[in-house]
Amino acid sequence: MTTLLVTWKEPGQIGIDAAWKARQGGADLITTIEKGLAACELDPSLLAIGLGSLPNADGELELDASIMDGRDMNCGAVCSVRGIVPVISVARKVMEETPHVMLAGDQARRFAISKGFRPQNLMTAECIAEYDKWVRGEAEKYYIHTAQESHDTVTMLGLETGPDGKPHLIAASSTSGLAWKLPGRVGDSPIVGAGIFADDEIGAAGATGLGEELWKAVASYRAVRNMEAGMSAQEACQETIDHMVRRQAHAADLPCVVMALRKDGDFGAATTKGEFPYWICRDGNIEYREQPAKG
Ligand code: SD4
Repeated sequence: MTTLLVTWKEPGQIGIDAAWKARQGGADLITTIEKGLAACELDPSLLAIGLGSLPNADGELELDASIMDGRDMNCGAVCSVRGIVPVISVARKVMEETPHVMLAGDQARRFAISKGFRPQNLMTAECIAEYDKWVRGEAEKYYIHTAQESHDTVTMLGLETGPDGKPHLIAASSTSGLAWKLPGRVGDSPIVGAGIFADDEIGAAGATGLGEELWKAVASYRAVRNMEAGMSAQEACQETIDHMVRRQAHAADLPCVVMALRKDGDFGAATTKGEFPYWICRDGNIEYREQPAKG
C-alpha cells in the first residue's frame, strides 16, 4: 500500500499526478516523492515554486528544499539556491552523496553544477511582470498564495507498507519561499523539524504557510512527537496549530498549516487560518480535500 499526501490544490495536483506516475513506473518511495516535487518546480505556470516563480526583493529567485528518510532519519536540504531546478533533487544529493545535511546559497549551486545540474534563468516574463507590479507598490507586502485555485509551496509525505507490514515514510518540501522576501531569507521548508520530519517508528509531518511562525513552532517535529504520544494525525496537527495560535503573536497573520501521516495510514491537517486544500493518493485512488481552520 502506498499513501501520498500533498499540499495545496494546484501544485498538489501536478505533484501527486507526477508522483503516482513515477510510482506506477516502479519508482521507490523516495524517487516517487522527488519526481512529484520536481514536476512542480519544473512547471513554469506555478508562480510559487521553482521555474517561473515569484522572486525576492532584488528580483532574484532563491529556492529552498528538503527531504527526510524515516528509515534512518537521514536528510538533505538546500537553501537560497539561485538558477538551478529541481532543487529537491539537489537536496536528495546532499543527503545521499555528502556527509552533510544542508548546503546554502552559491555553494549549494556550485555543488549542484558539480553533480551535473545546468544553471539557467528561472525568471519568466510573467514573474518579471509580477515583480514590476510589486516594485510599483501594486502587490501585497509579502505574498503567499492562499486561494484554493492558486498555488504554493509543495510539501509531500509518503508512506509505504511492504508485504512484511513494516511502514516506511518520506517527507519532502520545495519552495521559492515568500515572494518579495529579503534576499537571503530562509523559511521553514528546508529546515528539518520545521518544514518536514519523518520517522518510520511514528509517522511523518510537513508544513506550509508563513515559514517564520512554523519554524518558531518546529511544527513538523511537534506534530510527529504528538503522534508518538498517542494522538491521531488530526489531533497531532491541531495541537500544533492551537499551540502556535496561543503562543505566537503572528501565527494567524497568514495561514500556517501542518499535515501529518501516521505509520498506520491515519492522516490529518490543520491550519491557523482559512481553508487548507490538499490531496491524498492511496494506491492511485486520488482524492481532493479541504481542511477548514478550527472555528
Ligand atoms: C516559506 N513556508 O518559505 C514557506 C512558504 C509557504 O505556503 O509554504 N507558503 O515560508
